[in-house]
Amino acid sequence: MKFSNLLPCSALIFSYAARALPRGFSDHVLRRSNPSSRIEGPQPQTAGTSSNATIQYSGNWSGAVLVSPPTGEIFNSAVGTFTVPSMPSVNGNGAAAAWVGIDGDTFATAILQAGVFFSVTDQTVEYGAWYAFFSKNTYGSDYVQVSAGDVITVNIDASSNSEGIVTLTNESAGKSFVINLTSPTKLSYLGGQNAEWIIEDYTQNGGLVPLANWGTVTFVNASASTSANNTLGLEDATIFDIEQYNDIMTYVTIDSDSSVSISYA
Ligand SMILES: *[C@@H]1O[C@H](CO)[C@@H](O)[C@H](O)[C@H]1NC(C)=O
Ligand SMILES: *[C@@H]1O[C@H](CO)[C@@H](O)[C@H](O)[C@H]1NC(C)=O
Ligand SMILES: *[C@@H]1O[C@H](CO)[C@@H](O)[C@H](O)[C@H]1NC(C)=O
Ligand SMILES: *[C@@H]1O[C@H](CO)[C@@H](O)[C@H](O)[C@H]1NC(C)=O
Ligand SMILES: *[C@@H]1O[C@H](CO)[C@@H](O)[C@H](O)[C@H]1NC(C)=O
Ligand SMILES: CC(=O)N[C@H]1CO[C@H](CO)[C@@H](O)[C@@H]1O
Repeated sequence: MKFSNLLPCSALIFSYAARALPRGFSDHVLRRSNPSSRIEGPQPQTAGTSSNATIQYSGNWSGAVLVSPPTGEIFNSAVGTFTVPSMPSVNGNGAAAAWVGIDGDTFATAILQAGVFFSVTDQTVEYGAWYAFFSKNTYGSDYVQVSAGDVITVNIDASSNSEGIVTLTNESAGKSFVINLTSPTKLSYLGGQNAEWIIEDYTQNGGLVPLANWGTVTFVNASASTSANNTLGLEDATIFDIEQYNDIMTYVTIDSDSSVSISYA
């Protein structure tokens, strides 16, 4: 699918890149997006953390996850703002993606998500915005161009279990890219059971990309809304840290009810 076929006119405020996503990214970032290895329950806090958040360890996800909505409600939107990190080109190859989404954790059959990936290959740094309504491999394979230092707000709105509106706003320019997405199959209808703010070690060509050192990315103004019009912050979110080969690769702190910082450790 060509990116240009997907774009509403409002998208022209972003500059387009006709480049394809890094090979394998579009096919796999979602499918392999579910966190694995769950070690649940309150964990001893490292000095410096202020909350008593539950921590889970995942091979792929770091950040904050609201793992269930209030009883009788579903999540129908999630929002967060972050600054695209400046990636040093000289520290070797690596990549990661920062995104906001609904579902994909305990509700594993679907996910509506959007964000920015950053990758370093042979000292070439690439950034790209992307969005997806997951099941199988079906979603756009092109992206909007972004640069280090851009302040990007991601809005994920599920207007129904099969329809979503993704809005990526360049706060520096005050301009938005909006796209309506529909569930690719009935098997990928949303459940509205999870909302999350994540940096992911995504899968490419069948394996996890080497994790890039992005420094620290902080999602601010982060919240999720429910079918009963409740707005939930991150206070009760579960922290996810990436753990690979017994190494904990990230350091995540819930800084306030609307902010989570995710550091490469
Ligand atoms: C964390 O838990 C301890 C012990 O229950 C409590 O004293 C403290 O106030 C809690 N901290 C926060 C930030 O909730
Ligand atoms: C965001 O806005 C800033 C300021 O106008 C601009 O320099 C940058 O290129 C924009 N980024 C995108 C992705 O449009
Ligand atoms: C996107 O969805 C919204 C809400 O359902 C609707 O108002 C709007 O017309 C749709 N836009 C397009 C381009 O289909
Ligand atoms: C967060 O929200 C506040 C209040 O709406 C706004 O003033 C501020 O600019 C936002 N921060 C960012 C980084 O967008
Ligand atoms: C939520 O807010 C919208 C828009 O204000 C309104 O149309 C809807 O009825 C509200 N839903 C509930 C459950 O209060
Ligand atoms: C290293 C690691 O844990 N990778 C996992 C990423 O997530 C997928 C899907 O849950 C798993 O299959 C991988 O093992």
